[in-house]
Amino acid sequence: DASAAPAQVRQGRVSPERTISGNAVAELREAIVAKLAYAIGRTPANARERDWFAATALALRDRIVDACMDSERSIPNKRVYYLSLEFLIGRLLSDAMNNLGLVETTRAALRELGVDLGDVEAAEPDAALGNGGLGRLAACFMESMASLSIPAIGYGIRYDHGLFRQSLEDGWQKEAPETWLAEGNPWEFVRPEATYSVGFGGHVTMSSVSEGVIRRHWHPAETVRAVAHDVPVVGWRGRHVNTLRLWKAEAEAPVDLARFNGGDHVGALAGRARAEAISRVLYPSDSSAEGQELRLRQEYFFTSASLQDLVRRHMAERGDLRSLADHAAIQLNDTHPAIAVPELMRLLLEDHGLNWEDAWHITTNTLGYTNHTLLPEALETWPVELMERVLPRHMQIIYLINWMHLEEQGKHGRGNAAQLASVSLIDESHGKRVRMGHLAFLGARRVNGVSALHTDLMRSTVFKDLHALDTDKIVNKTNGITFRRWLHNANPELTALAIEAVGPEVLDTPELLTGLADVASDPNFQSRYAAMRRSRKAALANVVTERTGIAIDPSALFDVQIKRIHEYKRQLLNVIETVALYQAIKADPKRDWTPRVKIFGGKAAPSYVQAKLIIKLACDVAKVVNADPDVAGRLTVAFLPNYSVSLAEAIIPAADLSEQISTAGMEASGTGNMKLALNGALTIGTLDGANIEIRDHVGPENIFIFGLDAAGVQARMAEPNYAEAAIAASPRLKAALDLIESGRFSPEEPGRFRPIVDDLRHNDRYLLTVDFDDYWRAQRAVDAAWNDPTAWWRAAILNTARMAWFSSDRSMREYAEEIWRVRVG
Ligand code: B1N
Repeated sequence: DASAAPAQVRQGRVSPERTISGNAVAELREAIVAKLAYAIGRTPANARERDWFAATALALRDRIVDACMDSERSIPNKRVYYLSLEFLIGRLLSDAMNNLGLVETTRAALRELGVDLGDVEAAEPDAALGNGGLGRLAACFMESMASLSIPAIGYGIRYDHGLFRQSLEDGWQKEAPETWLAEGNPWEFVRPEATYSVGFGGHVTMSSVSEGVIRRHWHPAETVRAVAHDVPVVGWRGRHVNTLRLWKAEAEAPVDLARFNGGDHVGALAGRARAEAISRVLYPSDSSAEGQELRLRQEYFFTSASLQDLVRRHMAERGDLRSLADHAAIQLNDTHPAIAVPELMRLLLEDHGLNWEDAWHITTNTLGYTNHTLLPEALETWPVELMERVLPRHMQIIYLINWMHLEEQGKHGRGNAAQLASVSLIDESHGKRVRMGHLAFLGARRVNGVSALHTDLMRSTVFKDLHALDTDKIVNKTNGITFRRWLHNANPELTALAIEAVGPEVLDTPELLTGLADVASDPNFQSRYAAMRRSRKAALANVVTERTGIAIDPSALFDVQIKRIHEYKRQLLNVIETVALYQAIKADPKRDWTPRVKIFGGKAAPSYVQAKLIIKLACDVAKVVNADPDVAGRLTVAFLPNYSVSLAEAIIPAADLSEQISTAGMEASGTGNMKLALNGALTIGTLDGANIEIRDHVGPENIFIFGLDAAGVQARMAEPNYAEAAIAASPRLKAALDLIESGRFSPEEPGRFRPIVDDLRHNDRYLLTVDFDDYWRAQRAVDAAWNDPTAWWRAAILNTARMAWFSSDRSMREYAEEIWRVRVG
């Protein structure tokens, strides 16, 4: 399997576990053999790696279930419900073993069976139920909540096909369906008893209950069944287990028998296909809105099932919905579940007979909303006409919420047309559309951004007028990452070094990492830190060669840009700097250039033409550069196909330099920036998103900052012809663009990259031309720094030490205290 794990990276991992007992090993070994026989139907002699993986997962799942029963024995005072259309969890085996403290026990048990743990781990498919940062954040938060014993349920969709598999055919991205469920999922429990009906379409009727009280009833034209599939999420040291509940869409009837018997054998299955389409495929778009009806159906499907489920649980436990806000905190991960606002209102009004005022009070004290982007193309709006057709009752409720909201404005003297238009739930500027961000804002008690800068920009731009109505509502919650996965599991060697330096308590208390600062200048520690990096780079070099055929030198500086391909993230800036460096080396081949390997990884949305052309350019530049003897040993370029969570786990510990070069003001936070800095890569980056807070923590002398800040970007964009001026002022940039335009990298199709160069010359929405010279300067400062190893390794160690604050445990404690008002632990 091409998408499977780099086995050679997993092999040879070490674990901080001190002692393992022979008894525990024998017990687990027997459990695995029993699963292999009785759950999978194989003998050790005919088992494949995939079978060993399933048997091991099932044996470990039994241990998790024991802890699970403990977690479920008592009713918690308050639960967190995290609603997200995406959970990018990746593999679970390593997480589960590590958190149960069973890595070495499992390794020994398998070894006694003649099986290598690294190979077994590599046989697990990634659960890629997300696109990028937003989905991975949800997965990190689930792990941290379990580790902090915050009672929580994550709700999402059990997509049959997660994010597509990317291959590069002569440098062009090709997509193939991802099939993680092809051989089943040993981690999940199907819960047919937790099935709900979700309606679509139809009409609304009115009835008069008593004098003056009118009730409305929705009669959907179609209903789809949502069936719960639970994945246990075990926290650190197995102390607490939470659930990730993923909904699968099923038809009410598997086949239309009347039609079948009438001879229409295909038509008899059409209804079923339409229902099941809802949980079939993850939309592959990151940071852009998908306006299709199926997307709206996905959003409403999982939101409705989740709310019905939590309302039923609350009624069973407390018997009265009026106390919902005291015992449930519902977090909306971006606007994808924003339909929760009218759906919760509908459940309270129609199913439970509450009046409007009480229902609104409960709703707005239960919901929280996290915004993840301010990019205009990513802000969700739905045409009123579509909403009226698919969700007629919800559209009525939205109109009523909006009417009351706008009335309120008048009362406070904010009634002028421009003010009303800016805070209205309906955008009337290009057809009537429902603004889902505004809806979530009004329905939530707290609204949060994901980095300090992003939260400031929320207050001053997109939500400016709504913010003015309630200045306490918007709060900042800077993102974090789980150190269990991104340090302990991905980089056991660095973890072992940290344990030696600051003690094993660092595994429980990430803040203790700061103690590493004391040994940052110690030559012995530095050389062991450098040896750790060297071994990760050697392992990655093998992966790169195996997957691309490109040989890379582990002693060169590994310069890494791994993330979704998007113009605002400016992979193109990095590629153009590569071209300029290529020209500079060729012009002066005798200079002692710092040897560099540029590694790219990331997927483009299948319909994003410009992003796919940028991938092609990176690959074409790589082809020319890697074949040129003049630059051999100084510059190598590789684009690794099919970037994924498991590939990230192999790349991140091997990175020397982390590229975080988005146009300031456009990357809400970033989380890859945190993973790389935690593992000791130095960042070259703009003052954007969480980069600013990373600089504040690691210190300005341990990071390479360049370019305009967010205010500078705003100002420059207002100037006419800024791109033309920037190119005219930079001979180096001009030469690089000319070379690309000349067809040097695409001799078989000289005009191939014209659209890219033309766009930069005449448009350049992302100010790449403006930031180029300062980026070049910063890159040469990186070269100089690499040539002073003592200073470099000191800075790298200080990065690891001072990234402690970016643990998602810290993020979750902040949400728990200030948004959810739920006790931790
Ligand atoms: O969310 C991450 C941030 O670290 C990133 O900066 C941000 O870009 C990312 C529509 C999105 N924002 N918006 C999305 C994803 C899927 C989709 O269909 C938008 N992703 C982000 C975590 O906060």
